[in-house]
Amino acid sequence: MSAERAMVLLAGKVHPRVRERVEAEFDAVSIDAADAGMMSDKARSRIRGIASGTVISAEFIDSLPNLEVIANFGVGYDAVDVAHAATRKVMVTNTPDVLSDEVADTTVGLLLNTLRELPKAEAYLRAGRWAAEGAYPLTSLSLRGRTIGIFGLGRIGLAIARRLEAFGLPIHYHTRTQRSDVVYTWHPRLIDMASAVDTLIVIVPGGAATEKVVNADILNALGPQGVLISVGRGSTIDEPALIAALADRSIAAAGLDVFADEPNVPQALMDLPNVCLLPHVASASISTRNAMADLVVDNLAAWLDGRAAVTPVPECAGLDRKPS
Ligand code: A2R
Repeated sequence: MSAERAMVLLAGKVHPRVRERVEAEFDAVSIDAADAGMMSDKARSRIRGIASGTVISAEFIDSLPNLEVIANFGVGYDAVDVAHAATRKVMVTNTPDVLSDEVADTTVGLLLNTLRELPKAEAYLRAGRWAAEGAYPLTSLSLRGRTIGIFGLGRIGLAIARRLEAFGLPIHYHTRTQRSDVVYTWHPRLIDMASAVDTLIVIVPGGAATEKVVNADILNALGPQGVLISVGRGSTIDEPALIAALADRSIAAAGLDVFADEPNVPQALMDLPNVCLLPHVASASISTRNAMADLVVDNLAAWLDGRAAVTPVPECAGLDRKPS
């Protein structure tokens, strides 16, 4: 008789490839939200891994006595209570690197769309206005002559910097620790970088340390030619302050792929003419999402098989395995 397969919980919205592979390689159970009340005691006690696309709270972790690993879909894992998982010797993994180039490509596209109004120009053509009214108005903003400030120069931030360097633009960055492998101008304080640049690209993780740090002061420092591009987490931006700054032209424009309360986007933001809005699609190509899905399942398989996790989050690197 073959050994009992590990049981893995598919929690929340799960990518189809994650579902397909988990169902093929493990015993799978699905719930819509990570709510212990949705499962029997027996099911909860069998679960050793979670493929996660939702909030995983400390309480939920505690409701699964034999949980060993939470594999988060995405590089950002602010939805998982990692500190609590680590104290319970539960490994948490994410999906870094495989999405960096895709997100960086999309960021450059969003920046150009915001400055040069390309989505609006296309809508103008499609509405027959080119033929009826003549050329689309010249854009007041351009990428030419801009100075880029990247808030967060990690894997994705660096991929964005490399691209914009090739566009011939000076690059500044703000992180807590200066990098020794780049020549870009480092600012230990975000406010000082915002004063020194006119284009602020936000690509830091979410969570308490970055909550609403892009506030009215930062936007004022960016100035009336300023453009904000947000591709990390919506929680990093003080959205009401951004709406006010766009409305009174304290800054010129913004391009946003992430929002505070997704998928709900404030009507006040949608009503503004100087924003370019995307529905959190930075990594959303079939190939990149498949690579992320494979990494989720590879992490589950490795840890549940007694091997090292492929991509543990930093808080869980070197984590001792739960005694069996
Ligand atoms: O601060 P450092 O030296 O740890 O640099 C990291 C920076 N960072 C921060 N900078 C300033 N203040 C903070 N409180 C802060 N927290 C983090 O963000 C580093 O340069 C960057 C994060 O880089 P990685 O960990 O390599 O993340 P990756 O793959 O670039 O993805 C960034 C985020 C994800 O967490 C998702 O939220 C989103 O992009 O997709």
